[in-house]
Amino acid sequence: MKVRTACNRDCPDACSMIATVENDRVVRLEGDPDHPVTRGFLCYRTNRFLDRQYDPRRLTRPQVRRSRGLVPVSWDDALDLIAEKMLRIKTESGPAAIFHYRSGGSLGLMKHVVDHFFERFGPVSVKSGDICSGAGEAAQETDFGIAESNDLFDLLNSRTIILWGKNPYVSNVHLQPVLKEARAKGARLIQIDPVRHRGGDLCELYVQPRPGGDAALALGLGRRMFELDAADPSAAEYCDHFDSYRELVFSREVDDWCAIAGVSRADFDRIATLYADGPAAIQVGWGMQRRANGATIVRALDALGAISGNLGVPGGGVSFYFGRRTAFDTSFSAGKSIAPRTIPEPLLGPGLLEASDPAVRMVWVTAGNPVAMLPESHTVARALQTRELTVVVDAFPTDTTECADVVLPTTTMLEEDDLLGAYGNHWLSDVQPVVAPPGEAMSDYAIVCALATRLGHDDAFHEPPSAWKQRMMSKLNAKGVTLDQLREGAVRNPLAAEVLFADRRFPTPSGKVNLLTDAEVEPSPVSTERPLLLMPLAARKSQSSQWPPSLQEGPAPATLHPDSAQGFADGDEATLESAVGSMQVRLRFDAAQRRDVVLLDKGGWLGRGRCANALIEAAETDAGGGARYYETPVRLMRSDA
Ligand SMILES: Nc1nc2c(c(=O)[nH]1)N[C@H]1C(S)=C(S)[C@@H](COP(=O)(O)OP(=O)(O)OC[C@H]3O[C@@H](n4cnc5c(=O)[nH]c(N)nc54)[C@H](O)[C@@H]3O)O[C@H]1N2
Ligand SMILES: Nc1nc2c(c(=O)[nH]1)N[C@H]1C(S)=C(S)[C@@H](COP(=O)(O)OP(=O)(O)OC[C@H]3O[C@@H](n4cnc5c(=O)[nH]c(N)nc54)[C@H](O)[C@@H]3O)O[C@H]1N2
Ligand code: SF4
Ligand SMILES: [Mo]
Repeated sequence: MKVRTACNRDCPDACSMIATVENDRVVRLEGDPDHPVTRGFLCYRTNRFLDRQYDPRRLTRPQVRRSRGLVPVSWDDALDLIAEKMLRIKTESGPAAIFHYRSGGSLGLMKHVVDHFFERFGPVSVKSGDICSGAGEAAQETDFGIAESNDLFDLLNSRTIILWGKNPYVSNVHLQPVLKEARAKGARLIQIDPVRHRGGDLCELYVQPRPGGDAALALGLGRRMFELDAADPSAAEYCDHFDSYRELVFSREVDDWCAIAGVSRADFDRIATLYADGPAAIQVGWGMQRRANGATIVRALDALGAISGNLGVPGGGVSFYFGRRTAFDTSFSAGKSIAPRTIPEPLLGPGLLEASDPAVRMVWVTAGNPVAMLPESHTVARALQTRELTVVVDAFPTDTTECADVVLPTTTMLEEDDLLGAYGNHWLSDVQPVVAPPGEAMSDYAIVCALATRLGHDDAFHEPPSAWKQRMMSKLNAKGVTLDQLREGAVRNPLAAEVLFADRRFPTPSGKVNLLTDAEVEPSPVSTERPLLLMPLAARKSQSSQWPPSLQEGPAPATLHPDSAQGFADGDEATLESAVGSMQVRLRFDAAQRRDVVLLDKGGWLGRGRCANALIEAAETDAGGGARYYETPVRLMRSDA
């Protein structure tokens, strides 16, 4: 039997998949050949998803921590314990003493119903901001009124495409065929990234600025657009603060902007010439905004796109994020607007420890591994370990389940009933349960339903998932799209424009683009004491921390330029040390990298000494509550020093 479903992993692509089932077991997982973005192939990590699906480490029974560690218990015992505690904490301290943390384990829309459960019970405390895309979204909402993108295939109308801080080879693989097609149609591709990545040979120009030098680069290019007569003469009509922006970009010479950005004048001129010859699209990556001035950087890119006349035209745009939820009605969940308290996500560890009046007594983790994935891993671990009750729902043991009092076993994406939108294209999918879950594992939704009965508010939490899915389809139904249609194959979001802002009207208060008027342009700092910036980036072989254990053996590989590791040889073990922590690594030399960075894989396990986030301080970006993942200064030391 073949079943069509979709991949709910935290990835821009949201692939449509065909699962082959024999004797209640999935024996093959393939990309849907009929899906315009998936095109019949899956990525490295999901091609191996069946290893994960049938991994003997799968959690199949609830567990409760006793003096001898986590021990299996019945669902009744686990849920009775949790319900009793939740009611007691609510009565004694109020619901603000309970914190619900949800992350990106699944992008399925049904996870909003879990949020809704905690809102009905509380509302409880939740996170603010977003470590993933918060800074960039805040930037685009400030400048354009929304964070949205032109249609993915509108890139085929571009003459120039800039991949700015974006590495599709690893993190957005279904963009690659579109880029190849655009190139075949004559588009010129430029990649701007401090890190030299595989896949860059698709581009005719690869520029490696200083990490965080992008704001200076974009402002310099803004100036150059005026000098080359490539600024849109009518831009002042649809942009606020046009004169102030012009003053800002002319406040330095082009050579000064280049020096701050760490870009040669020759490379700068080549980018300027190609960008001036539009329509030109900027594909804004997620990595670049994960630094102190991350929102400012994206605002500088937005302004460049606006004044050069590249907004509202086919082949143009400054595309960061696709509104993956806009087609679905999730208005039943009010989110952080009604929360009694919020803690910024990048500050979760210290935030949980410091919260008072009331203190946070209980944490519930849905679809996340915050110990491995949030900054200051040890602080996050300590915060979870010291609550009265930490509940973690996951399908696998993680660094976070290690800190839990109760671990609840849940379903994988092949066992879920859900709806899905993408943040890298405009297609919408239905997620089908392909096989039954193993052992006693239950979906997040089924778990909160079982808990709702015990908490005495089960009215909304007894329906099958299909009822919620139907409810979330209301906006689509109004456009003539039914759930049955979604089941038959992906549907393009009928609410999303092919070309955004085609009328040059922007959903900002003034209806115009809000150009930035001043900017913190200094790149991320290194010092003589700690001369390297730690950049723990997405890895091709894993979804965040979801590594196979066999790839978590020994010291984590750390890639750097040989000149940056004087006295060491390729393959040596060494210690990386930041202001807040240190870790053992195995050096890998790569002369194509800048001399001021050291590259690690993101998602390494704390329990195996491979977690870069143990070296990263909890701090926020300039807007949007993002995390500063790629700008921790570190030094390299002998392991025996
Ligand atoms: N294989 C795999 N794919 C993934 C993930 C994964 O873990 N593994 N993670 C998923 C997730 S959670 C997300 S959010 C998405 C997006 O995940 P990301 O990997 O965050 O997305 P990118 O847009 O490629 O952004 C990363 C790029 O930004 C670059 N960069 C970092 N700092 C700077 C800078 O200062 N300037 C410039 N110009 N570039 C910079 C990095 O070198 C890198 O190439 O991908 C998803 N895809
Ligand atoms: N150093 C560094 N740190 C980073 C980043 C970086 O680039 N560098 N990237 C950041 C980014 S962009 C992101 S988005 C975050 C990602 O952070 P997380 O979302 O915490 O990442 P994962 O490691 O994928 O953890 C998700 C967990 O959810 C579980 N899971 C999967 N499906 C379900 C489900 O349906 N229900 C439940 N309950 N659990 C499920 C998985 O088994 C997994 O353990 O990491 C951030 N951390
Ligand atoms: S992780 Fe991304 S690229 Fe891989 S199958 Fe899932 S949606 Fe597609
Ligand atoms: Mo992310």
